[in-house]
Amino acid sequence: MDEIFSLKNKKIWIAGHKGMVGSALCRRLESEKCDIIVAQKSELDLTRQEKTEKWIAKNKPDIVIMAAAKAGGIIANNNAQADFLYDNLSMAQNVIHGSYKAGVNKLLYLGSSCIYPKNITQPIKEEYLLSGKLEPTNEGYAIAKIAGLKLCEKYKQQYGCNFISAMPCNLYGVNDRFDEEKSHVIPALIMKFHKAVVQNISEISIWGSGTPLREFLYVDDLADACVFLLKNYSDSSHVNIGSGYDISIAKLAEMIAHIVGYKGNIIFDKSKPDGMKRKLMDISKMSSMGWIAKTNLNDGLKKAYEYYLSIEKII
Ligand code: GFB
Repeated sequence: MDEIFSLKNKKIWIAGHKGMVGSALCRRLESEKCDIIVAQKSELDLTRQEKTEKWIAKNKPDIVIMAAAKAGGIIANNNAQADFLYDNLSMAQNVIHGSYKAGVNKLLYLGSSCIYPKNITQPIKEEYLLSGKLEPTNEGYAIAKIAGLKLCEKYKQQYGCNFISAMPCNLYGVNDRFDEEKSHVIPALIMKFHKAVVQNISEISIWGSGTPLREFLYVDDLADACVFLLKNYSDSSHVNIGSGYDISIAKLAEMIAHIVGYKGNIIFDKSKPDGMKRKLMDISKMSSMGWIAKTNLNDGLKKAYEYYLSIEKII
């Protein structure tokens, strides 16, 4: 496939470069002949409109990748819906509108598979967006992500901006957030099982029924997909990015326990929410363009555990 957009010698701003996704993008873009620019959090608060617009106007990126987000697992989302909605909505509108004003050539906005309705046919096609009610535990986050995606679509329709958006499934990997309460399921379970091994604990409780199904993607694969889209995609409709496979939380817990060496019991705390029963995305749009994920779940989980071991002492 011939590339339609070149990254060569372009100035690319990765908004959110310190996060799991942003840092994977920095690693991936090292092999492209482009110039990466970043803004430190202390220097720029993306929820502030004027400051964000000024920063973009002054630094004049050719390309913007919107990887900044307030993200977290099911309980963090559910307990702070106002913060998840406000922070993500304001960051999206400030970065997207600021990029429009500064004449940015191309922008890639990143959302999440939680934008889709709770009870929806699987695998989920891009066009199922807004066809039903959202999962209540992450409604605030999902509304913000839908607004960002729609902003890209509308700026393209009204002003011809080359703004595209991609919706990844559940992500994990290097630079993930490890916190038993606030993080997503993979880092939380790595932490819980590892501590159980070290402290000789024989029973670990995990949240929910264990029956929900989730699709996971290693973050470096997402970064590769983002570069692929920047080079090859310019349509206004968003694109799903996933691995194409899902797994139950119970099975995932068994895989992580095996990798970490935990041999005790796993029990399910049904007082904690399950969230969506299933959210497997239809990835045929991406695969028909020629992109597929490279890292299988077992290998990705091993890398995530290695990363955890490398930072365990400092968290
Ligand atoms: O990773 P997670 O928080 O993401 O949870 P969601 C996935 C599933 O794992 C849920 C279960 O059914 C949880 O109940 N689970 C079991 C656990 N044990 C744990 C644990 O110790 N920690 C966590 N976090 N989960 C988030 C959304 O939903 O996914 C966000 O709230 C976002 O909006 C993100 O879209 C990708 O897939 O349930």
